[in-house]
Amino acid sequence: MANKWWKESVVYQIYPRSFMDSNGDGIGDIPGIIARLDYLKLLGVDVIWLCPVYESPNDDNGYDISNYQSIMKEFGTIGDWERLLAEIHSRGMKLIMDLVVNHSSDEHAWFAESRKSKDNPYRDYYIWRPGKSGREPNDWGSFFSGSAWQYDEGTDEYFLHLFSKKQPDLNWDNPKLRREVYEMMTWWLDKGIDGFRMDVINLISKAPQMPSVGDGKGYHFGGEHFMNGPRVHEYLQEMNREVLSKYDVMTVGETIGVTPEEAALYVGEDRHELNMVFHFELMDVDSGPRGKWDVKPWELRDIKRIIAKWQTGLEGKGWNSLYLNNHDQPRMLSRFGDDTIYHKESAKMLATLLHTLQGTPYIYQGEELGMTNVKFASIDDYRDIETLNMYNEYVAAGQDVDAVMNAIYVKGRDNGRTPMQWDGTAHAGFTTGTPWIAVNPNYAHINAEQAVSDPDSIFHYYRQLIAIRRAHNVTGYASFRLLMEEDERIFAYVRTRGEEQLLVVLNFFGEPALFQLQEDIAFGRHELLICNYEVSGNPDIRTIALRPYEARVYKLQ
Ligand code: ISL
Ligand code: CA
Repeated sequence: MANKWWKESVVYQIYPRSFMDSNGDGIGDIPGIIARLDYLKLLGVDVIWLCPVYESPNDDNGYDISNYQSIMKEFGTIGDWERLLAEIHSRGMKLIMDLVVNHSSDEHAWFAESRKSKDNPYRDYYIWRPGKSGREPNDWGSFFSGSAWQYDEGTDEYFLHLFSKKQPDLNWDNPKLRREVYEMMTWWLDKGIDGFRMDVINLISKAPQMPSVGDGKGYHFGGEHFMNGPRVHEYLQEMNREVLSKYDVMTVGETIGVTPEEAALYVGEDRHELNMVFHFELMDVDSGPRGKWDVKPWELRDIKRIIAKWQTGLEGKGWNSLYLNNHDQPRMLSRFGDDTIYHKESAKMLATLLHTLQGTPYIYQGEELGMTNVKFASIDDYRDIETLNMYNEYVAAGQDVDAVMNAIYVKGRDNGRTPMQWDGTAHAGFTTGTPWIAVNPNYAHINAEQAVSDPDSIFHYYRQLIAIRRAHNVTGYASFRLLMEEDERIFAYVRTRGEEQLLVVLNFFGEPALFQLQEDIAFGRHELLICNYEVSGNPDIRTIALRPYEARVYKLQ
């Protein structure tokens, strides 16, 4: 596959509200980010993905945008943002912005117009339908509980909102709306940004009939009628032709429910759509049949199967994105590792996985410190709209409050949104005021100041992994072969590119495990590139007695 800068990059995701507060109002902001850029440079990342910083009433923390071409007051000014871009570039890093165009805020000027009358020029910027027998136009449920439709008295019609009722879906079938989006994207690209992360971009085309999906009772997931909808590829190819193809930028689309076959249609190098997508298969590995809140334990064999499927499924066709958590997910260490006894070992093991696969790794803020999930005592301490709506719905339906709180402890999005832990002072050094959401109490020992000063920290291990990726281009481009497929405790694979081979061996659990290399992997010499424990001498690697959560990467020649 052709070499590209974004294939050789490591991306760092910033959730600005929780990253660094510069003025004591308890909300992270752009000057705060600027103040911490040297920390990111030290970590060694190449690209920063900034979650939305646009004007927003913050019903969904900035994913509800009321003006795409201005900065949220709490975060700073356009001048601050321009300084951020310049400071990122002057350190040799790049900046990609979040593009949220499946929906806007209901406080966007387009929506204010759209709801005024059925013949308003902006009416068709959104998706309006008359009710059916005094009810919603169909039975689709919103991702954030309840119906996906909201009745609007002014014109006696309903508008579609797949997310909150303050996030009306934009109507991509309207060419005028598409033109506005392309002009807005061009405006940001002309300011010099290096690409976009595109929010739920595979939901923009809805099946025109919008049929109901359920049994007449309640609301149901209507995904089959809006995931990878009928015109989505036409729209993305148009966007690429009109906008993206004119710049040397990277794009990554968030795509709910895609398979590797569908992903290839978005990222195939001959398709001229996107560079990468975020799939959800791994994030669904611990969900039961009733969805995300129906928590079930994951199995390593499922994790291996999913990763192997994506590694080989896109090989030679398109490029993978690699992530184990983000602002919508629990902390990876609490979810897939051990956030107590083997905190450091398991965080390093998971990092080894993330950085030795084919694709571009994405680090979510605090991951490099081993930040963990949080357990707030009361629902009043939670802030996320998805969590709060679910709680209200489930409790109203008579579910046990403790069971609902437990699901929030395991899966809630606020796990990933507690403030970045900078040091051991009050509120982890995130703010001098009162943070908008409480800090995880473990900041006293898990924080950046400690990590940077400790050569054996998770932070420095990430630096080493990034350096290995640069030195051995093989980690990005090489092909993937799974070993010990059926083993329930060990994840092992070989990456091959020409003469170069890397062997990666990971013990996914807190007990010792025995690794055995299969006979047909041939090599003369082996060299240890990285390990999360001391390894003395240069022992034989045909069999390895792995310690709890041990991770090793060997170069084979
Ligand atoms: O995982 C999810 C399904 O329960 C959700 O947390 C999430 O809404 C979904 O992954 C889509 O995410 C994106 O779009 C949302 C926004 O709330 C998320 O923060 C964003 O990443 C609506 O814009
Ligand atoms: Ca602030």
